[in-house]
Amino acid sequence: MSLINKYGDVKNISIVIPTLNEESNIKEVLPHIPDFIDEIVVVDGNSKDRTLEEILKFRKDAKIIIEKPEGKGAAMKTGFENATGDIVIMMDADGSHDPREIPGLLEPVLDGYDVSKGSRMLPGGGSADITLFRRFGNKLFVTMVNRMYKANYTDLCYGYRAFKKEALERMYCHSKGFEIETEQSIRMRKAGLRVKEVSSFEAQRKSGNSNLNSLRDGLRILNIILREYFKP
Ligand SMILES: Nc1nc2c(ncn2[C@@H]2O[C@H](COP(=O)(O)OP(=O)(O)O)[C@@H](O)[C@H]2O)c(=O)[nH]1
Ligand SMILES: [Mg+2]
Repeated sequence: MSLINKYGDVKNISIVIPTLNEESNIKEVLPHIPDFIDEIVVVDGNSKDRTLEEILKFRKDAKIIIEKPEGKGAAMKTGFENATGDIVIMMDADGSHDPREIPGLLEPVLDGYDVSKGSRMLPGGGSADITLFRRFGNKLFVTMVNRMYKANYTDLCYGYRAFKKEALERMYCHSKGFEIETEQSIRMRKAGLRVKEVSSFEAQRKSGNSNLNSLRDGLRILNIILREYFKP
C-alpha cells in the first residue's frame, strides 16, 4: 500500500534499518511499522545473534542484505542504494525510534520538502537515551554546523529521517560510521535542499549496548565538519 500526497501523486515508501546484533529489539520495532510502508530494507552487519530470524518472524517480505560490520554509515549507504521507494526513511533497530512517529516524519516530505529530519530538541521531542557527554557534544557540533554552514538545525547526530529519493542521490554521502548524520546534515545544506525538522522522542535502547564510542566517534564527527568546510 502506498501513500498519496496532497497533489494526488502516489508515493512508494521504503524504510532502511541497519542492524548489528539486535535480536531482542526487533520485536519493539517491526510489528509497529505502519501498513502503508511498501518496503523494508534491512542491512545487517553479519549479526552473531538471531537478528535475522527475528526479522523474518515479523516481516517475511523484508529485503535483507548482509555485509561486514563496517559501521552504521556504510550500512545506510548500502540500504539507500537498494531502496526503491520514492521516499526513504532511515531508522534504528534498537527501539529508540518509535515507528508510531512515522506519519509525522513523512508529512513534510509528502508536502514537498526534500528532507524531514527528526529533532530531539524541538518542543515535544526529547531523549531518554542520550548521555550528558553526548548531549554536550551534539550541542557543540550543531552550533558549529549552524555557524559554518549557515544552517538552522536544532539537532544533528540523530538518524530518524525521511528523504525524497532524489534528495538522497544529490547528497552523495560516504561516511562509514556514526558521522553519517552529520555528513548528511552538511550535504543537504550544501545541496540547497529544503529541510524541515520535526520533533521526535528518542527512547532508551531497549536491550544491549550502543555501538557508539563517544570519543572515537566524536572525533570522526568533528573531522567531517572541518573536512567538508574546506572542500569545494
Ligand atoms: N549493519 C550495521 N548496523 C550497525 C552498525 N553499527 C551500528 N549499527 C546499527 O545502527 C543503529 C544505531 O546504532 P547504536 O549502536 O544504537 O548507536 P546509537 O544509537 O548512536 O547509540 C542500530 O540499529 C545498530 O544495530 C554496523 O557496523 N553495521
Ligand atoms: Mg541506539
